[in-house]
Amino acid sequence: VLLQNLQMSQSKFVMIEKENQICVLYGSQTGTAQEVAERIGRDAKKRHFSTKVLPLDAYPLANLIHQRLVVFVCATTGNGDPPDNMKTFWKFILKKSLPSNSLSLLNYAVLGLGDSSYQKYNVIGKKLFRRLEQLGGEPIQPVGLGDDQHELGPDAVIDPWIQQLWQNVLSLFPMAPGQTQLPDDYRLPPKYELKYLDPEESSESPVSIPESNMHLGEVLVNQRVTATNHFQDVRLVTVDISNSGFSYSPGDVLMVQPENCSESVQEFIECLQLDPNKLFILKQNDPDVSLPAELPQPCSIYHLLKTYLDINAIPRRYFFELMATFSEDELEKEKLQEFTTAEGQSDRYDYCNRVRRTTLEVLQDFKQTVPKIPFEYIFDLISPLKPRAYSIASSQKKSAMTVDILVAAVKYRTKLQKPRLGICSNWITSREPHSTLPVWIKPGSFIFPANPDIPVIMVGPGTGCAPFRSFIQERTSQNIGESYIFFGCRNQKKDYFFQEEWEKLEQSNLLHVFPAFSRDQEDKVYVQHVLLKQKALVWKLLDVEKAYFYIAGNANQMPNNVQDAVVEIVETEGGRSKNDAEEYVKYLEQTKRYQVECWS
Ligand code: 2AM
Repeated sequence: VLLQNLQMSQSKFVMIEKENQICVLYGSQTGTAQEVAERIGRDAKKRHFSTKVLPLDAYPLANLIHQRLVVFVCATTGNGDPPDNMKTFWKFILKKSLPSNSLSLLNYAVLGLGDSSYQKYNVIGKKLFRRLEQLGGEPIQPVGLGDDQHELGPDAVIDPWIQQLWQNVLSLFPMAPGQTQLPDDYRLPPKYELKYLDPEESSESPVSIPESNMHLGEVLVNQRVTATNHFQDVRLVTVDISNSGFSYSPGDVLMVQPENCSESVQEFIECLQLDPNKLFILKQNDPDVSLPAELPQPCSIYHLLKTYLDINAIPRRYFFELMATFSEDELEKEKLQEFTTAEGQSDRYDYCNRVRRTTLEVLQDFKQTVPKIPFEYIFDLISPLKPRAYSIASSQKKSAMTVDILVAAVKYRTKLQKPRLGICSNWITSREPHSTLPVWIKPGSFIFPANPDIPVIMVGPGTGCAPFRSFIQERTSQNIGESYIFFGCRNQKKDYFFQEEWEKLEQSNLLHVFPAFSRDQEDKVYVQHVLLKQKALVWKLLDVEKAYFYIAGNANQMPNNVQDAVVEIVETEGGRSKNDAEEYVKYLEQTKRYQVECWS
């Protein structure tokens, strides 16, 4: 009894202590949900809540049963899947074995972010909302459904939803007597405290703490696989993973932590008039925000800009909010403030997003404000560089100690004078043999059949063929299986990356290659056209031999166009109505025999 009493009083104590604590947990693929979550976190601080903002998979799930107040902000990806940084949480929360009253202490709100032009619009937010209620949670308000397609932008739904949230939260958890809400434009203290080191203190060389599972892999090969007169520079990059302990299977992805290019770092240093060699140490300034583990202590300004801050990202709305608080120049301040208002959003979109203007370029536009930025706020203004995922294009069955990836150097023009460059792809393609890449491995979404009796049909135009090269190597190096690849490119002579390799493998009869060259003749020939040409074969493989079917590549129209072709094949070859053919493909999808992985 004593023990029970003690436990009860302890749990009461915990509850009381957590009364004014709020957790904002997010699942974010492109960063939008994270941005919204951080905004809700700042709002919470201005209302004197102790606040944690975390990606769902970084949150210790067992704690959820003690939480009184959690706001979930969850994006839905194109396929209707949860974002990568909430996948573990998602599996857990859907478990049937969870008791139905396990979240009875929880008050929650769910804001979904999605795109209504996709079939599976906002399914993650909607499902999560229902699931939390099933588990005994108490919703604070209806699920919010942010829509990228909304004519006034997603904020048109998000803003009023958040306003409503605070009304409801404060009626459940009012501020303490005497506390008042800080004004919207109140500038919160910086995330971290920054202390410069005196030169005599800085004799020690900085030690960096690498990501726990990160490996500095040597670049063994960096070979252009498109003709020099082709518009696009695509590289086959081979990275050494000996001594890393990594093992991988077809379908897995290589994560690469990029650096900024030296020119932009130099420009940034000039723009902010920084001393690149100056060393600093960071200290926690908020008990709920831990220090970035990736940065060495002490760290040089140069290292910070080269490896950590995403100085070429398009600035977020909050960037302008914060900049406005520093500005003392009337014109610049007015412009910055305008970009933060509801009415100013389409102007901000035109100025930044439409033309892909970088943070560095924006800073160069606000010359009077830049000298007023206290440097420790740089961590609040600019997000960290994010790792990028590349489908692995090799098999460990063939080469145990290396990983291949296929990287297209992203370069395009907008109305701005300078061409836009993809940060990670251009950094990788600039890496000479013997230099290193910080890499680690993650599972991708593809699951390939282990049984070699099952034929596999793979549709991968352009760099979409990368995961399929991995699976082809996996099978052919063991002399097993029957694989069919439909590959698409512009010209046989310019961007048919693996022509020689695959034609050789075809002689073994284990691989069958069906190329589509879109620009070698007047009419476009795409992978879906070649699929339709092979419809009898495709139908036989699907229906009789129970083949698995895969699509990978750049999003846009390709996956839908290919799906239409498959439906047509089922219709004409299988003698089914359109409706039944669609059901057939849906069934393949449900049984994992039809899988799609796309990127933009
Ligand atoms: P295009 O650039 O000539 O239009 C790899 O990018 C290949 O995919 C190219 O040959 C490209 O053709 C082609 N492609 C572009 N859009 C496509 C679509 N909707 N479906 C299939 N292939 C497409």
